[in-house]
Amino acid sequence: MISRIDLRGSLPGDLRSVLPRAELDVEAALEKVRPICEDVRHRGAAAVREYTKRFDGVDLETTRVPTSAIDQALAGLDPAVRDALEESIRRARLVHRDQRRTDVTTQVVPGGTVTERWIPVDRVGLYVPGGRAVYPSSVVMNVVPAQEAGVASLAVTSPPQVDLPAGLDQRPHCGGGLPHPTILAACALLGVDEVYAVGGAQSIAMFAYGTEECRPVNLVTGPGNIWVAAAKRHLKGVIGIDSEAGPTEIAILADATADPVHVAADLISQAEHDTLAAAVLVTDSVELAGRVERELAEQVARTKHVERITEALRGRQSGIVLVDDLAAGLAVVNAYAAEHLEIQTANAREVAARVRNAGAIFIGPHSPVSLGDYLAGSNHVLPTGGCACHSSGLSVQSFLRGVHVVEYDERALAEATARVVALAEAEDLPAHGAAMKARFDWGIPE
Ligand code: HSO
Ligand code: ZN
Repeated sequence: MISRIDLRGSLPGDLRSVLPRAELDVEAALEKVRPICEDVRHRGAAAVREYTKRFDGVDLETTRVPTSAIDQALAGLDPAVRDALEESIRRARLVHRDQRRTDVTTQVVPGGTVTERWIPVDRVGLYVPGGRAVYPSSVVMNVVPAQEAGVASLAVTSPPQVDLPAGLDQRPHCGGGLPHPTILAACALLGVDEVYAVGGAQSIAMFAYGTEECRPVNLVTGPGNIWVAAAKRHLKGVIGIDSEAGPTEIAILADATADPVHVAADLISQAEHDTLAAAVLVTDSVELAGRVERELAEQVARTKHVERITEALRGRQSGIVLVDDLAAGLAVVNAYAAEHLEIQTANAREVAARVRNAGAIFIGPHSPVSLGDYLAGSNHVLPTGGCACHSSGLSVQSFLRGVHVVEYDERALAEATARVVALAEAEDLPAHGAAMKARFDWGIPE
């Protein structure tokens, strides 16, 4: 079911090379994605509609979803799902509101200040997957930080479903399907009424270049498939992007005190996302490893998505890593830099404090990743593929730019002039120095 990697004895110097990890060939997808982006750039909405017909099998009259369809989706939303989404939004707002930054002014010298001013991005486009993965929870995780950052204009795009879900009328203005109704309902709950029925690379190009039906955006966030990742990579620069989200990962650092039933259930929960999802257990207890293996076999058989989960657990990206002790376990999880890391050990909080690399950390027996995926208040858009060693998950900060505002008075400028001139000459850029001296052609005051 799941392979074992035995690192007892001594840890190799290059730990990363022996740890399991999925590889995603975004570069190969780029070749197909480039001409699509160029076509959308030149032909606008007509090209977007053509690709939607070709790839999604839907003939759109307009790419924009009418607000009546969004209202209708909310009216048809299951009350239990509505309650859960509302609570998810409420908790996420609490956490993300506390991330807001205040402008800071530093007095560098008397009369000379630098203020760091935090300005939200003007317009953001959010991609919500709509194929095998339909994640209204991801709408919450992307929209809430953008709104809390103060982003004024927010558009959502999600591919149209070929079959109209039961309970929804054929939409009046479009020839084909709509995005999934729960995604539309989540948009309604968040107050987002600009929604497009477009997916894939063509949607990222639509956001980047704009069309007759959609104004261009400054920043695109949200996870997607390999085509979306490739389009984000190609258009980065024209637009800002969050990150190229890869397949979901869970790592669990556990000792003999961990409950194998919980450990197995949590590994399975993330393996459920994708055949390429990674589930990694790092433990110093051979006994726990054996019990988790037996639990996995039993629990997987009872899950709905048995085949997908089995493939994910069997894949080379998943495994049980055996180590001598917790110190070695920490070295392993720090090298791995998982998207999600659970600590299921004695004194879990102290162990967690020694973690340096992880997208999000879940402490103790009552903080499973599933809670974080939906309702903890934390964000579930997190760095994958080891990127947690240099990047953070989505937050209010992702939607802000820090702008330095410089203000010196005459005396403070005069005092700086000689040093600026010296550095400008050292770089052979004398006009830089001249721009300083031009202010003092009557002489620099004492
Ligand atoms: N675990 C996923 C997020 C998610 N789970 C959405 C369920 N729905 C990536 O962090
Ligand atoms: Zn998940």
